[in-house]
Amino acid sequence: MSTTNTDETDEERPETDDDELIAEHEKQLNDLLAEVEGPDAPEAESTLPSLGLDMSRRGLMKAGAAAGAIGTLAGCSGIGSSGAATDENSGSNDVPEHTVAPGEHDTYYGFWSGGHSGEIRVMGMPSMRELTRIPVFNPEPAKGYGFSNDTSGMLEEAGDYTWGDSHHPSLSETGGKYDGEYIFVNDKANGRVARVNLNYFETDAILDIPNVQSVHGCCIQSPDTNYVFANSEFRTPLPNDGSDINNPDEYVSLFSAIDPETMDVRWQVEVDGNLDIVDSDKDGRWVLASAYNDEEGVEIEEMTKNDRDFVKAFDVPAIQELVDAGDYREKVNGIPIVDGTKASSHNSGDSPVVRYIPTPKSPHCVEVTPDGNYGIVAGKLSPTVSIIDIDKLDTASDPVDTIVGQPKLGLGPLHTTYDGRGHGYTSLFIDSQVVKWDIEAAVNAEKGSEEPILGKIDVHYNPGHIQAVQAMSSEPTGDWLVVLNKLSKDRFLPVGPIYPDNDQLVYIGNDKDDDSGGMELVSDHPVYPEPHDAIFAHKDKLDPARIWDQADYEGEKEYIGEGDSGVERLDDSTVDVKAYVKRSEFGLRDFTVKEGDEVRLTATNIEGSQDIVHGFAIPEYDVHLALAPKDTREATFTAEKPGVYWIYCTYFCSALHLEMRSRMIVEPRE
Ligand code: RUQ
Ligand code: CUA
Repeated sequence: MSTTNTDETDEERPETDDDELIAEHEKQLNDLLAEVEGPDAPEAESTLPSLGLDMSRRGLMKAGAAAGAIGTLAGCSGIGSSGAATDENSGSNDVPEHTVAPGEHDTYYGFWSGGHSGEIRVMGMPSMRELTRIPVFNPEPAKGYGFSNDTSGMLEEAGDYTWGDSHHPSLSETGGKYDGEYIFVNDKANGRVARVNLNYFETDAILDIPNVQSVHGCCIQSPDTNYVFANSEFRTPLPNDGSDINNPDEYVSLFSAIDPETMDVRWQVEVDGNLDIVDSDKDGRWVLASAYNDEEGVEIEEMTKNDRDFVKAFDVPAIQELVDAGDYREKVNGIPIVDGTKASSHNSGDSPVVRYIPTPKSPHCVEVTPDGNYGIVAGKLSPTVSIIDIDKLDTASDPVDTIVGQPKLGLGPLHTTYDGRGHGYTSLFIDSQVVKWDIEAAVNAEKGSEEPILGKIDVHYNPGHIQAVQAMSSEPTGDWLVVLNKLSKDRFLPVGPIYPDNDQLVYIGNDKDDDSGGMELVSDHPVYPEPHDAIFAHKDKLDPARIWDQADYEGEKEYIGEGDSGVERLDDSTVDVKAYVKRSEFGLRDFTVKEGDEVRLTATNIEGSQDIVHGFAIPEYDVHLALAPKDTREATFTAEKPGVYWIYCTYFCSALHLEMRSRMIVEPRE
C-alpha cells in the first residue's frame, strides 16, 4: 500500500539556507497540489516551518500518483538529490528529536529480551543507545554473572543449563502502572521464568518450572503483579518420565501461576490443545492465552490443519478458589494440577474456569488494550485480528460471542501495540509492514472489513514484536514505537552470513490522514540476534541504586572491611580467604594455600564512589568477580595446581589499574 521507505530513511534532514531554491520547490509543489486537488484543495496538514515549505506526505503521494510527478520531483535538484524533502520517512516537520545530545539522558528505558542470547538488554529511548545488558539465563563474565557463588548457584539450581532463550519481558505493576521493581522474563528453551531486580539491574531468581518443557508466553497479572503466568508451548507427557512417549494424545500443555515473591509455582492448569502467548486483563480476573496447535499434532501438517484454534481465557480467582478448596485433579511434582480441559466439570456450568474461544488461524499473539476492554488476537495464518470483548467473557453464553470485531489488516499479523488514543498497531510479518487501525471502528465494522485501517508503513523486514511506550500498562504514552524486524537483509554493512536483526524506531505521536496514518519511521538499529520482544518505561518509573547497600545482603554474605582481610585455615583441606578491594589494591598483597585446598574467597569493594568497579580475577582458575561499590561476592574453587597465580583487576579503575595486583601462591602438598 504505502511506499514510505527508502534506503536513506535514517538520515537526518540536512539544513539548507538556499531560500530561493526552497521557494521554487514550494511553488512547484503547490502548483502540483492545485492541479491534482483543484482550487478548493484544503491546506496541506503539515508544514515545514524550518524550511518554510508547505508540503505534506499525503499531498506528495496524491500529486505523485495522479500526475505521475514523483519522478519530476525526485529529479529536482536539491530535493531529490539530497534525499531530504522527498524522503517520506523523515519528511515530517513535527517528529521530535530522536537523537540525544552528548551528556543528555533519554526519556525512556527500554528492556529488550535477548532471545537466544539469553539476556535482557537495556536501551535508552528514543536514542536506542544500549545502556547495559543484564545477563539472565547465560553466564556472562563482564558482570561476573555465573562466576560468583550466588549467581552460579542460582544458575545451577535452575537446571544448570548454559543458555536460555529470553522472550517476553514484563514489568511489575502496582495499580496498573509500572512500579519499577522487577522484570519477569521467560526462557523458551528450558521452561523457566526469571526475575530481574531493577534496583540493582540484576537477575535475582530463576524458576525451573516443573512439569513443562518450553515456556513461550509469560506475563504478570495486572494491575498488581499478584501472579506471573507462564504458558508451556510444547505439549509433553505429564509427568515427562518415559510414560506415554509414543502417545501424543496424552501430551499436555500447562498454564502455570507463579508466586512473584517466592518464585514458586502455585498451581497449573491442564488444557486441551497448546498454549502460546499470554496477557492479563487489567482487573486481575481474566488471563488470555493464544494457541496454534489445537489439532494437538506433532508434525507441521497436523498443527496447521484446522482453520481455527482456541484462545483460552482463564478465570484466575475461580481457579485459585478450586486450588484452595483442594478441588484439583492431582499433584505432580508437588504442584496442584487443575483440570481445565473442555470436558472438565469445572468448565461445564455457567461459569467455566477456562473458556475456549475459536479464532482463525494458528493465531499468534494476544495483547490486551491499555483500557482493559479488549484482548486482540493476531491471526498469523489469517489476515485478520480478532477482538475479544473482555467483559463478555463473563456473560456470553457462546464463547464465539466474545469476539466483537475482526478487521482484515494484512498478511501475517503477529503482534499489536497501542497508543492510548484508540489505535492498534499490528506487525505484518509477511507483508513487512506495520498497519495502524482504529479499534472502535473495527468493533463497529463488519467482520473482515478493511475500513478500520488508518495507514500502513513498510518496515525492514519481517517484523515480529511491536511495542509502543508503556503500551502494556494502563499508561501508554503514544509517542514512540519500536518494530523488531527479524531480517535486515540490505539495511547494513554486510557482516557475514548471520545478519543482525533490525529494530526500527517509529514516531506515532501524529495522527494524520495520510497513507501511513501519521506513522514516521525515524531510525534503524542493527541488533545482535535475537532481541525478541521489548517493554518500555518512563525514566521516572525507575530509581536504580548507584552503589550497593550492604544491608541488602547482610546475613547472606560478609562485608569485608579494611581491617578484615586475612586467610584462615578451617581444616586440612579448606581455607577461608577474605579481602577488601579498593583503588588500587587488594586487601591481601598475596596469600598462600595448599595444593588441593578448597578456597572460599570473599571480597568486598569498600569504595563508596559510584562507578568505581573492581574485578577480582584469578587466571587459570576461572574466577572472576565483578565488584560494584560496597558489593561483596564469594567464589569457591579448588586450588588444584601448585604455582603462582597473579590476581588482577578487570575494570579499568585508576591510573594504577594495571598495578592493582595480588598473588595466589599454591604450595605443593607433600
Ligand atoms: S512470540 S514474534 Cu516468541 Cu514473542 Cu511473537
Ligand atoms: Cu581496580 Cu582496576
